[in-house]
Amino acid sequence: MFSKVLIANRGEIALRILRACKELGIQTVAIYSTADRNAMHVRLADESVCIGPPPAKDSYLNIPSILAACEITGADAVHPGYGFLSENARFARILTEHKITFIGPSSHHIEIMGDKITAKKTAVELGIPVVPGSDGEIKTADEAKALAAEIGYPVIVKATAGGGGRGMKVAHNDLEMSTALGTARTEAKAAFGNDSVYIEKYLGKPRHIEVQVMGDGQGNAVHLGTRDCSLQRRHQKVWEEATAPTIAPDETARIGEICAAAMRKLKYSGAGTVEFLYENGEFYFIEMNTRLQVEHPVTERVTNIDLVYEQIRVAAGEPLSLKQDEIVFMGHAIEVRINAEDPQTFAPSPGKITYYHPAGGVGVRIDSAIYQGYVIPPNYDSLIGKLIVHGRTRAECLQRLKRAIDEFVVDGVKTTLPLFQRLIREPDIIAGNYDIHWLEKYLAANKV
Ligand code: MV4
Repeated sequence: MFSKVLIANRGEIALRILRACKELGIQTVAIYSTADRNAMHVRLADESVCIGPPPAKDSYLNIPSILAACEITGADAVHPGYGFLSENARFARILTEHKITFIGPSSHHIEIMGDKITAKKTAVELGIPVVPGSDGEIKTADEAKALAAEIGYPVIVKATAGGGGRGMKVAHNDLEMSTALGTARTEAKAAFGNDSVYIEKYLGKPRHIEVQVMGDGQGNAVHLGTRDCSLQRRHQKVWEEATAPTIAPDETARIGEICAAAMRKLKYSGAGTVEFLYENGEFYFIEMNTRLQVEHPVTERVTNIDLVYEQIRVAAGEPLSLKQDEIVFMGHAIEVRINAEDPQTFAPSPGKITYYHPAGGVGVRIDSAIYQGYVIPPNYDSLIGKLIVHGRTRAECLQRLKRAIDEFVVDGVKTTLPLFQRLIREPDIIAGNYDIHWLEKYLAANKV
């Protein structure tokens, strides 16, 4: 087992990782930018190293600084959390070259899944169902139109280096196809420095369902069921559930086992998320994330498994402590993301937290790094906390969520809590009747 882990992140996820390390008896090193001098992760770590000025590119994304922090403190492993360097294959490789363990999959697996065409080809080879579309890169408009004639319009043009929705364009006919290809390429080039694109059948009303997997790199892998992350705004998730509502347990087990078997064949190591679009009872692979995700607590809650503990164990070379038949799903969990944002315009709202009263009680978990008097810096993501509630049934979970949101007080900055006060009362939400477009339609129709 490791003796000292450096946590290459900030905020609530840095605390999440710190807690797992402490329970394993591992020393912790926090890194921080000058904007995060007073951050909770710095206070709670055994040691801390300032790694640069506020802009992320100069601090949390600064590989030489982070390597130096490892060297100075003698850390033998790095946990990247999510975002920042968590899916940077070069970072994983450089650490390995310096005999420091990257707590995550191999740089090879990060690379495969980072290229969306290679990811999809790999999924096909592994027996995972994918969205019908091009076998690889689309070079010309004629090629695109010929394929569209086969699979039928509408089709979606996606960036090979993409993810997160950038460089995506829908075409409903040949005329739109030429424009879609052009704009997708231009956006992809600007966002990723790579104008390669591919094509898929466009699904009109899917849900975003993802499968949590965990492997040990030795050919053992399990799945931890599904999450529904359809409630999003501009590709930012706001509300997540486990397991995905209205999908029957045998269906969950079937898609889960397909993913787990694929991870065994890949000899995948660490936590991963296989993302699907789900429409008319069918799952279609779109992407795989090779990191711990923001919404992992809902899976932890329904399975009673500590995913970060498992990540650290397998990174240290230990076999998976989990057996598939020991993983059982208990009740229902919902996470809402508390962002320091205006609940109507979603404009960031950094500043001082003048009063803080977190919710509590049975079935409530809060992952947050804020405290009364803390000043939220303007330099980073606006997520300031996650409220995770559990119930024996989804109905009980919703009741508990309503109660917890009512209790929760964050003063001094605007937060998304009032948005959840409204959502929890919506019949479609209560019924679990929503797809990936529901929230944006709701917001457009309910401008205050
Ligand atoms: C799609 C799609 C419809 N059909 N692919 C958006 C982000 C990227 N991860 C994949 N995305 C989509 N891919 C096909 N073939 C619709 C989306 C999409 C979406 C997906 C998940 C969650 C929210 C979304 C919002 C808009 C579009």
